[in-house]
Amino acid sequence: MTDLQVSSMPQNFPPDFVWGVATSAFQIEGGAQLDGKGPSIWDRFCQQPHVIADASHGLVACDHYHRWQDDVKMIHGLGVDAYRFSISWPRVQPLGQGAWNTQGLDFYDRLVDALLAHNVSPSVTLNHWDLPDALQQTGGWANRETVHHFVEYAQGVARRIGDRVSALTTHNEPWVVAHLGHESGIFAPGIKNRATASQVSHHLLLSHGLALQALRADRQQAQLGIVLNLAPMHPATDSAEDQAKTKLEDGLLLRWYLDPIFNGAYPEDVLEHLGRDAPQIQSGDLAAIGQTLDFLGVNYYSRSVVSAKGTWDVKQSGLPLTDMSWEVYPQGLTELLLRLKKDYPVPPIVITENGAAFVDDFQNGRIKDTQRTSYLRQHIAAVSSAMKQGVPVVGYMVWSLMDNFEWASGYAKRFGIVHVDYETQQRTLKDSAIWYREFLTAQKAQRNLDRPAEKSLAAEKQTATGDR
Ligand code: GCO
Repeated sequence: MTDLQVSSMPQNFPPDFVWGVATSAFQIEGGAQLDGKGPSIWDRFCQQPHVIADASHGLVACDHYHRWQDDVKMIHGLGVDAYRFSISWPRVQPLGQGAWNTQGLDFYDRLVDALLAHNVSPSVTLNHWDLPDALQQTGGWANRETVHHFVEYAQGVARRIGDRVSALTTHNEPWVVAHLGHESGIFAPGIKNRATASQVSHHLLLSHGLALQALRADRQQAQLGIVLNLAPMHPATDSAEDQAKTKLEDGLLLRWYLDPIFNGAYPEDVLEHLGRDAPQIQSGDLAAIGQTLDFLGVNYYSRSVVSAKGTWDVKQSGLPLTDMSWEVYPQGLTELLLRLKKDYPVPPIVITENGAAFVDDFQNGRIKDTQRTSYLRQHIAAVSSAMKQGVPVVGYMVWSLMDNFEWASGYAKRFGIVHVDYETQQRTLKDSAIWYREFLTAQKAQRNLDRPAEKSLAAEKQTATGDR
């Protein structure tokens, strides 16, 4: 059937390694105006002309808000251990502060229970970009008050579902919110101001740290972490200019987030580069940001090639490109993971997103997305290679469970391992989903081989120590 080759896949994943699929609320839910949900900045952004490639919006998306029960069955059918999804803040707290929307909370409560009933661990992201629009009206993430509203929101959600979820992530990809949302302005809220963007990045990090403190004060049992989008940066040439630019880009994307979280300070070279656009930081902020993480989520898609003059053309490398024009560069994931371990005291790492958009050829009810399957195989092998070299990776999630609203690209780019027909909302497993299912079956067979041995060892130990 598919290009399975499951047997040739790495087998060194430990029995408790967590395999998953990921989505986010705005990209799949729809139900944008239903049951008391307030508008988010993405609802508003989509109303502006020329910002979404296909002029689409999230009003219906994958209609997951109505189809969640079938979607949970589908997730279960893939044989994954975990499902990473996000909570729409304005669905549960329409104004971003104060009153809670019971119907919104009930939706996620039922989703969590249904996942558990199907033996799938819920992994919850609190902020996957859809800030309540009401908070944007008072400055959004640029306003320090939003930090405190986020902490209240995190606590409210955790008090409702935290007893049943395996992981709680504060933010997904703060760089995207800060930079694409407030500097280049190609994402909501569409602001173009570097000083605002750097202030936003600081507030996101601060709210992450304060939320972790608050959740721990509440004795939340879920694993707590943050998700960063990271890529190795390679200079286009050996020239001093390209190398200097590469170091700066590495500072802006990686060290700006990793240094304060793990080393308690923003990188000096980036602060200097930002000059007057550097954020206002109050005393105590950095200590708050540097909370211990239970896990670090890493989203990886490709590397970045940096040229000082901006003359690098991605076609130059001759590597295969995805439909986003991103190079397929699996060795970059191994390189990135090794670097994280070398430079930072990293906690267990979860690859929270990895996947690719390709133009899918739907033929006779079947999608032979061999490029996506091969992308996933190569990247899983890249994770395995990093683990063999000592990087503590504990999970891997495919982005994405199903085709969905790809932000400024609208519905034109398809990242799913499941195809969505947006006219009928029919879901069809692509060959990559079938491959992933087979791969997970093989992993489980391996686990079962591993486990009895473990058990008998444990039993032996018990007998030896008389410990019951
Ligand atoms: C991301 C986003 C996803 C995107 C994906 C592909 O975290 O960047 O979580 O929402 O769809 O990355 O661009």
